[in-house]
Amino acid sequence: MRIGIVCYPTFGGSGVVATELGKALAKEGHEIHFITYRQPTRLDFFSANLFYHEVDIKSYPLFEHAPYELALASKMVNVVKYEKLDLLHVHYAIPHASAAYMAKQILKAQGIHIPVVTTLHGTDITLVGKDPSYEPVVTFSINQSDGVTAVSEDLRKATYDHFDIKKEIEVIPNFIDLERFKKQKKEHFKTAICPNGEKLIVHTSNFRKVKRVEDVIYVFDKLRKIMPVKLLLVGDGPERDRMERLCRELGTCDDVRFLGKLEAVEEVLSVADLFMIPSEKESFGLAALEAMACEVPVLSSNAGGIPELNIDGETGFNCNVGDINTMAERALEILSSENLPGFKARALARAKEFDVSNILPLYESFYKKTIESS
Ligand code: GMT
Repeated sequence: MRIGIVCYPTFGGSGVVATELGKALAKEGHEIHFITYRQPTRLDFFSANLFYHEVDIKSYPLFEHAPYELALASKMVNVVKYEKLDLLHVHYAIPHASAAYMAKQILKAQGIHIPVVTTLHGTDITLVGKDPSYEPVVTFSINQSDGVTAVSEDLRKATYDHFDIKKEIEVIPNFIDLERFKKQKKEHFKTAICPNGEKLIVHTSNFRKVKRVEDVIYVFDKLRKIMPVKLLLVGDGPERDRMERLCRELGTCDDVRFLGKLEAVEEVLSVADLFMIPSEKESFGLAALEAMACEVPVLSSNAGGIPELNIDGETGFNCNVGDINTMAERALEILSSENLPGFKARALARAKEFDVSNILPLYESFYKKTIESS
Protein backbone atom coordinates (compact mmCIF):
# COMPACT_ATOMS: atom_id res chain seq x y z
CA MET A 1 0.00 0.00 0.00
CA ARG A 2 0.97 3.64 -0.44
CA ILE A 3 0.20 5.32 2.87
CA GLY A 4 0.43 8.95 4.00
CA ILE A 5 1.15 9.40 7.71
CA VAL A 6 0.40 12.71 9.40
CA CYS A 7 1.65 13.28 12.95
CA TYR A 8 3.40 15.66 15.33
CA PRO A 9 7.11 15.18 14.66
CA THR A 10 8.06 15.69 18.31
CA PHE A 11 9.27 13.57 21.23
CA GLY A 12 5.58 13.01 22.22
CA GLY A 13 4.11 9.52 22.27
CA SER A 14 1.78 9.98 19.30
CA GLY A 15 4.64 11.14 17.07
CA VAL A 16 6.82 8.24 18.19
CA VAL A 17 4.06 5.68 17.54
CA ALA A 18 3.31 7.19 14.10
CA THR A 19 6.98 7.25 13.11
CA GLU A 20 7.71 3.73 14.34
CA LEU A 21 4.56 2.47 12.62
CA GLY A 22 5.68 4.05 9.33
CA LYS A 23 9.15 2.54 9.66
CA ALA A 24 7.75 -0.92 10.40
CA LEU A 25 5.30 -0.70 7.47
CA ALA A 26 8.13 0.37 5.16
CA LYS A 27 10.14 -2.70 6.23
CA GLU A 28 7.15 -4.82 5.19
CA GLY A 29 7.34 -3.28 1.70
CA HIS A 30 4.68 -0.55 1.97
CA GLU A 31 5.50 2.91 0.62
CA ILE A 32 5.22 5.45 3.44
CA HIS A 33 4.93 9.22 3.02
CA PHE A 34 5.27 11.29 6.20
CA ILE A 35 3.56 14.68 6.04
CA THR A 36 4.64 16.92 8.94
CA TYR A 37 6.06 20.37 9.62
CA ARG A 38 9.47 18.96 10.66
CA GLN A 39 11.43 15.76 10.12
CA PRO A 40 10.09 13.29 12.74
CA THR A 41 12.65 12.73 15.52
CA ARG A 42 13.18 9.05 14.82
CA LEU A 43 13.32 9.37 11.01
CA ASP A 44 16.89 10.44 10.42
CA PHE A 45 18.09 7.77 7.97
CA PHE A 46 17.54 6.67 4.38
CA SER A 47 15.13 3.89 3.44
CA ALA A 48 13.87 3.19 -0.10
CA ASN A 49 10.24 3.05 1.06
CA LEU A 50 10.23 6.12 3.31
CA PHE A 51 9.49 9.66 2.12
CA TYR A 52 9.15 12.93 3.99
CA HIS A 53 7.06 15.89 2.81
CA GLU A 54 7.46 19.07 4.80
CA VAL A 55 4.42 21.30 5.32
CA ASP A 56 5.34 24.89 4.38
CA ILE A 57 3.67 27.26 6.77
CA LYS A 58 3.78 30.66 5.09
CA SER A 59 3.54 33.60 7.42
CA TYR A 60 2.10 37.00 6.53
CA PRO A 61 1.98 40.22 8.60
CA LEU A 62 -1.81 39.97 8.76
CA PHE A 63 -1.68 36.58 10.50
CA GLU A 64 -1.20 36.55 14.23
CA HIS A 65 -1.31 32.75 13.90
CA ALA A 66 -0.27 31.19 10.60
CA PRO A 67 -3.05 28.84 9.34
CA TYR A 68 -1.20 25.52 9.77
CA GLU A 69 -4.31 23.42 9.13
CA LEU A 70 -4.74 24.94 5.65
CA ALA A 71 -1.09 24.42 4.75
CA LEU A 72 -1.34 20.82 5.98
CA ALA A 73 -4.54 20.14 4.02
CA SER A 74 -2.96 21.58 0.87
CA LYS A 75 0.13 19.43 1.32
CA MET A 76 -2.06 16.34 1.85
CA VAL A 77 -3.95 17.09 -1.38
CA ASN A 78 -0.71 17.29 -3.36
CA VAL A 79 0.93 14.23 -1.81
CA VAL A 80 -2.21 12.08 -2.27
CA LYS A 81 -2.56 13.25 -5.87
CA TYR A 82 1.05 13.07 -7.06
CA GLU A 83 2.23 10.09 -5.00
CA LYS A 84 -1.00 8.21 -5.75
CA LEU A 85 -1.67 7.28 -2.13
CA ASP A 86 -4.16 4.56 -1.18
CA LEU A 87 -4.84 5.85 2.32
CA LEU A 88 -4.14 8.71 4.74
CA HIS A 89 -3.48 7.79 8.38
CA VAL A 90 -3.63 10.79 10.71
CA HIS A 91 -2.38 10.57 14.30
CA TYR A 92 -3.88 12.87 16.94
CA ALA A 93 -7.28 14.33 16.10
CA ILE A 94 -6.40 18.03 16.38
CA PRO A 95 -6.00 19.42 13.76
CA HIS A 96 -5.00 16.40 11.69
CA ALA A 97 -8.43 14.76 11.36
CA SER A 98 -10.14 17.97 10.29
CA ALA A 99 -7.31 18.85 7.87
CA ALA A 100 -7.70 15.36 6.38
CA TYR A 101 -11.44 15.93 5.99
CA MET A 102 -10.74 19.15 4.10
CA ALA A 103 -8.16 17.43 1.86
CA LYS A 104 -10.59 14.59 1.20
CA GLN A 105 -13.31 17.01 0.07
CA ILE A 106 -10.91 18.91 -2.22
CA LEU A 107 -9.74 15.64 -3.79
CA LYS A 108 -13.32 14.44 -4.15
CA ALA A 109 -14.08 17.54 -6.22
CA GLN A 110 -11.22 16.46 -8.50
CA GLY A 111 -12.57 12.90 -8.80
CA ILE A 112 -10.01 11.34 -6.41
CA HIS A 113 -11.12 9.17 -3.51
CA ILE A 114 -8.85 8.89 -0.45
CA PRO A 115 -9.86 6.90 2.66
CA VAL A 116 -8.84 8.47 5.98
CA VAL A 117 -7.93 6.60 9.18
CA THR A 118 -7.73 8.63 12.40
CA THR A 119 -5.88 7.30 15.44
CA LEU A 120 -6.80 8.86 18.78
CA HIS A 121 -3.89 9.04 21.19
CA GLY A 122 -5.13 10.57 24.43
CA THR A 123 -4.92 14.25 25.16
CA ASP A 124 -6.60 14.95 21.79
CA ILE A 125 -9.67 13.46 23.51
CA THR A 126 -9.24 13.62 27.29
CA LEU A 127 -7.79 17.14 27.61
CA VAL A 128 -7.71 19.37 24.55
CA GLY A 129 -10.36 17.76 22.34
CA LYS A 130 -13.24 17.95 24.76
CA ASP A 131 -12.66 21.66 25.40
CA PRO A 132 -15.65 23.58 23.96
CA SER A 133 -13.27 25.55 21.72
CA TYR A 134 -12.47 22.36 19.75
CA GLU A 135 -15.23 19.85 20.55
CA PRO A 136 -17.57 20.42 17.55
CA VAL A 137 -14.73 20.06 15.05
CA VAL A 138 -13.29 17.01 16.81
CA THR A 139 -16.68 15.27 16.92
CA PHE A 140 -17.34 16.05 13.27
CA SER A 141 -13.95 14.98 11.97
CA ILE A 142 -13.92 11.71 13.94
CA ASN A 143 -17.37 10.89 12.53
CA GLN A 144 -16.18 11.76 9.01
CA SER A 145 -13.10 9.51 9.18
CA ASP A 146 -13.44 6.26 7.26
CA GLY A 147 -11.79 4.34 10.09
CA VAL A 148 -11.02 5.26 13.70
CA THR A 149 -8.65 3.58 16.13
CA ALA A 150 -7.82 4.29 19.78
CA VAL A 151 -4.73 3.15 21.63
CA SER A 152 -6.59 1.59 24.57
CA GLU A 153 -10.01 0.35 25.62
CA ASP A 154 -10.18 3.19 28.15
CA LEU A 155 -9.56 5.82 25.45
CA ARG A 156 -12.20 4.23 23.25
CA LYS A 157 -14.71 4.48 26.11
CA ALA A 158 -13.65 8.06 26.96
CA THR A 159 -14.21 9.07 23.32
CA TYR A 160 -17.76 7.68 23.35
CA ASP A 161 -18.38 9.33 26.75
CA HIS A 162 -17.15 12.80 25.75
CA PHE A 163 -18.29 13.04 22.13
CA ASP A 164 -21.34 12.10 20.10
CA ILE A 165 -19.53 9.47 18.02
CA LYS A 166 -21.46 7.31 15.58
CA LYS A 167 -18.41 5.54 14.20
CA GLU A 168 -17.05 2.19 15.35
CA ILE A 169 -13.72 2.70 17.14
CA GLU A 170 -11.22 -0.17 17.00
CA VAL A 171 -8.61 -0.55 19.73
CA ILE A 172 -5.08 -1.06 18.46
CA PRO A 173 -2.63 -0.66 21.34
CA ASN A 174 0.80 0.97 21.28
CA PHE A 175 3.67 -1.34 20.39
CA ILE A 176 7.39 -1.69 20.96
CA ASP A 177 10.41 -2.68 18.90
CA LEU A 178 12.11 -5.24 21.14
CA GLU A 179 15.22 -5.13 18.94
CA ARG A 180 15.82 -1.59 20.10
CA PHE A 181 14.21 -1.61 23.55
CA LYS A 182 16.02 -4.35 25.41
CA LYS A 183 18.22 -4.49 28.47
CA GLN A 184 21.75 -3.56 27.44
CA LYS A 185 24.97 -4.11 29.35
CA LYS A 186 25.58 -0.67 30.87
CA GLU A 187 27.07 -1.62 34.26
CA HIS A 188 29.62 1.23 34.08
CA PHE A 189 26.74 3.66 33.77
CA LYS A 190 24.96 2.13 36.78
CA THR A 191 28.15 2.32 38.86
CA ALA A 192 28.58 5.98 37.98
CA ILE A 193 25.05 6.86 39.11
CA CYS A 194 24.72 4.40 41.98
CA PRO A 195 28.31 4.01 43.31
CA ASN A 196 27.15 2.35 46.53
CA GLY A 197 24.77 -0.15 44.98
CA GLU A 198 21.69 2.06 45.40
CA LYS A 199 18.47 1.07 43.63
CA LEU A 200 17.71 3.29 40.64
CA ILE A 201 14.30 4.82 39.96
CA VAL A 202 13.62 6.37 36.55
CA HIS A 203 10.87 8.61 35.21
CA THR A 204 10.67 9.82 31.62
CA SER A 205 8.10 12.30 30.34
CA ASN A 206 7.50 15.65 28.71
CA PHE A 207 7.14 17.26 32.15
CA ARG A 208 3.61 18.43 31.59
CA LYS A 209 1.30 18.94 34.59
CA VAL A 210 -0.71 15.86 33.61
CA LYS A 211 2.37 13.68 34.33
CA ARG A 212 2.44 14.62 38.06
CA VAL A 213 6.24 14.54 38.23
CA GLU A 214 5.98 15.94 41.77
CA ASP A 215 4.53 12.58 42.88
CA VAL A 216 7.68 10.86 41.61
CA ILE A 217 9.78 13.25 43.70
CA TYR A 218 7.61 12.95 46.84
CA VAL A 219 7.62 9.14 46.65
CA PHE A 220 11.37 9.17 46.09
CA ASP A 221 11.82 11.44 49.11
CA LYS A 222 9.97 8.91 51.28
CA LEU A 223 12.00 6.00 49.90
CA ARG A 224 15.40 7.60 50.38
CA LYS A 225 14.68 7.88 54.11
CA ILE A 226 14.24 4.09 54.24
CA MET A 227 16.68 2.64 51.70
CA PRO A 228 19.58 3.72 49.46
CA VAL A 229 18.05 4.97 46.19
CA LYS A 230 18.80 7.35 43.34
CA LEU A 231 16.41 9.04 40.91
CA LEU A 232 16.92 9.90 37.24
CA LEU A 233 14.43 12.23 35.59
CA VAL A 234 14.57 12.15 31.79
CA GLY A 235 12.84 14.67 29.54
CA ASP A 236 11.99 18.32 29.63
CA GLY A 237 8.92 20.52 29.62
CA PRO A 238 6.94 23.21 31.39
CA GLU A 239 7.12 21.66 34.88
CA ARG A 240 10.86 21.07 34.97
CA ASP A 241 11.83 24.31 36.78
CA ARG A 242 9.19 23.73 39.44
CA MET A 243 10.44 20.16 39.91
CA GLU A 244 14.04 21.32 40.31
CA ARG A 245 12.87 23.81 42.94
CA LEU A 246 10.94 21.05 44.72
CA CYS A 247 14.08 18.91 44.89
CA ARG A 248 16.00 21.82 46.40
CA GLU A 249 13.25 22.41 48.98
CA LEU A 250 13.22 18.72 49.96
CA GLY A 251 17.04 18.56 50.02
CA THR A 252 17.12 15.65 47.57
CA CYS A 253 19.43 17.27 44.98
CA ASP A 254 22.41 14.97 45.72
CA ASP A 255 20.34 11.90 44.88
CA VAL A 256 18.35 13.23 41.92
CA ARG A 257 19.60 13.95 38.41
CA PHE A 258 17.68 15.78 35.70
CA LEU A 259 19.01 14.50 32.39
CA GLY A 260 16.87 16.55 30.00
CA LYS A 261 15.80 15.16 26.63
CA LEU A 262 17.58 11.96 25.66
CA GLU A 263 17.37 10.12 22.37
CA ALA A 264 18.75 6.78 23.62
CA VAL A 265 16.38 6.43 26.55
CA GLU A 266 16.80 2.62 26.43
CA GLU A 267 20.34 3.04 27.78
CA VAL A 268 19.03 4.65 30.95
CA LEU A 269 16.19 2.15 31.23
CA SER A 270 18.73 -0.68 30.98
CA VAL A 271 20.11 0.21 34.42
CA ALA A 272 16.80 1.09 36.13
CA ASP A 273 15.20 -0.96 38.91
CA LEU A 274 11.84 0.80 38.90
CA PHE A 275 9.97 3.05 36.49
CA MET A 276 7.40 5.55 37.79
CA ILE A 277 4.46 6.96 35.82
CA PRO A 278 1.98 8.53 38.28
CA SER A 279 0.02 10.47 35.61
CA GLU A 280 -3.33 12.15 36.17
CA LYS A 281 -4.42 10.96 32.72
CA GLU A 282 -2.67 8.48 30.43
CA SER A 283 -4.40 6.77 27.55
CA PHE A 284 -1.80 4.00 27.23
CA GLY A 285 1.62 4.87 28.68
CA LEU A 286 4.13 4.13 25.93
CA ALA A 287 6.96 5.23 28.27
CA ALA A 288 5.97 2.43 30.67
CA LEU A 289 6.02 -0.13 27.84
CA GLU A 290 9.52 1.03 26.87
CA ALA A 291 10.62 0.49 30.47
CA MET A 292 9.02 -2.96 30.67
CA ALA A 293 10.77 -4.01 27.47
CA CYS A 294 14.05 -3.19 29.26
CA GLU A 295 12.95 -5.44 32.17
CA VAL A 296 11.92 -2.62 34.47
CA PRO A 297 8.83 -3.03 36.71
CA VAL A 298 6.36 -0.15 36.70
CA LEU A 299 4.84 1.80 39.57
CA SER A 300 1.97 3.73 38.04
CA SER A 301 -1.26 5.49 38.77
CA ASN A 302 -4.41 3.64 37.76
CA ALA A 303 -5.39 6.44 35.35
CA GLY A 304 -6.81 5.81 31.88
CA GLY A 305 -5.43 2.84 30.00
CA ILE A 306 -2.35 2.21 32.18
CA PRO A 307 -3.92 -0.81 33.96
CA GLU A 308 -4.45 -2.42 30.53
CA LEU A 309 -0.66 -2.55 30.26
CA ASN A 310 0.73 -2.67 33.80
CA ILE A 311 -0.79 -5.66 35.56
CA ASP A 312 -1.29 -4.87 39.24
CA GLY A 313 0.84 -7.08 41.50
CA GLU A 314 2.54 -8.76 38.53
CA THR A 315 4.47 -6.32 36.37
CA GLY A 316 4.33 -3.57 39.02
CA PHE A 317 1.50 -1.83 40.83
CA ASN A 318 -1.28 0.64 39.98
CA CYS A 319 -2.20 3.15 42.71
CA ASN A 320 -4.82 5.87 42.95
CA VAL A 321 -3.74 9.15 41.38
CA GLY A 322 -1.85 11.22 43.99
CA ASP A 323 -1.72 8.48 46.64
CA ILE A 324 1.99 8.89 47.35
CA ASN A 325 1.92 6.90 50.63
CA THR A 326 0.64 3.74 48.92
CA MET A 327 3.03 4.37 46.03
CA ALA A 328 5.99 4.46 48.44
CA GLU A 329 4.81 1.20 50.09
CA ARG A 330 4.43 -0.50 46.71
CA ALA A 331 7.84 0.74 45.57
CA LEU A 332 9.42 -0.90 48.63
CA GLU A 333 7.59 -4.12 47.84
CA ILE A 334 8.87 -4.16 44.25
CA LEU A 335 12.43 -3.19 45.20
CA SER A 336 12.87 -5.85 47.89
CA SER A 337 15.57 -8.28 46.77
CA GLU A 338 13.28 -11.31 46.92
CA ASN A 339 10.54 -9.66 44.79
CA LEU A 340 12.53 -7.65 42.24
CA PRO A 341 13.69 -10.48 39.90
CA GLY A 342 10.12 -11.78 39.52
CA PHE A 343 8.72 -8.32 38.77
CA LYS A 344 11.46 -7.72 36.19
CA ALA A 345 10.83 -11.04 34.41
CA ARG A 346 7.04 -10.52 34.33
CA ALA A 347 7.47 -6.92 33.04
CA LEU A 348 9.51 -8.23 30.11
CA ALA A 349 7.07 -11.06 29.40
CA ARG A 350 4.20 -8.57 29.31
CA ALA A 351 6.12 -6.18 27.01
CA LYS A 352 6.65 -9.03 24.54
CA GLU A 353 2.88 -9.19 24.00
CA PHE A 354 3.12 -5.68 22.52
CA ASP A 355 5.97 -6.46 20.13
CA VAL A 356 5.61 -4.62 16.84
CA SER A 357 5.33 -7.97 15.03
CA ASN A 358 2.05 -8.62 16.91
CA ILE A 359 0.53 -5.16 16.42
CA LEU A 360 1.59 -4.29 12.85
CA PRO A 361 -0.74 -6.88 11.25
CA LEU A 362 -3.65 -5.27 13.13
CA TYR A 363 -2.96 -1.95 11.40
CA GLU A 364 -2.45 -3.63 8.02
CA SER A 365 -5.77 -5.46 8.17
CA PHE A 366 -7.50 -2.32 9.48
CA TYR A 367 -6.19 -0.38 6.46
CA LYS A 368 -7.39 -3.08 4.05
CA LYS A 369 -10.81 -3.19 5.71
CA THR A 370 -11.09 0.62 5.56
CA ILE A 371 -10.05 0.82 1.88
CA GLU A 372 -12.52 -1.92 0.93
CA SER A 373 -15.45 -0.43 2.80
CA SER A 374 -14.94 3.28 2.04
O1 GMT B 1 1.87 11.74 26.93
C1 GMT B 1 1.99 12.78 26.29
O2 GMT B 1 1.95 13.87 26.83
C2 GMT B 1 2.19 12.72 24.80
C3 GMT B 1 0.96 12.16 24.16
C4 GMT B 1 0.93 12.45 22.68
O3 GMT B 1 -0.16 12.65 22.23
O4 GMT B 1 1.93 12.47 21.98
O5 GMT B 1 0.92 10.75 24.41
C5 GMT B 1 -0.32 10.12 24.26
O6 GMT B 1 -0.15 9.17 23.20
C6 GMT B 1 0.75 8.10 23.50
C7 GMT B 1 0.88 7.23 22.25
O7 GMT B 1 -0.33 6.69 21.87
C8 GMT B 1 0.23 7.31 24.70
O8 GMT B 1 1.09 6.22 24.99
C9 GMT B 1 0.16 8.26 25.91
O9 GMT B 1 -0.38 7.55 27.01
C10 GMT B 1 -0.73 9.45 25.57
N1 GMT B 1 -0.65 10.44 26.66
C11 GMT B 1 -1.72 10.77 27.41
O10 GMT B 1 -2.81 10.25 27.31
C12 GMT B 1 -1.46 11.81 28.45
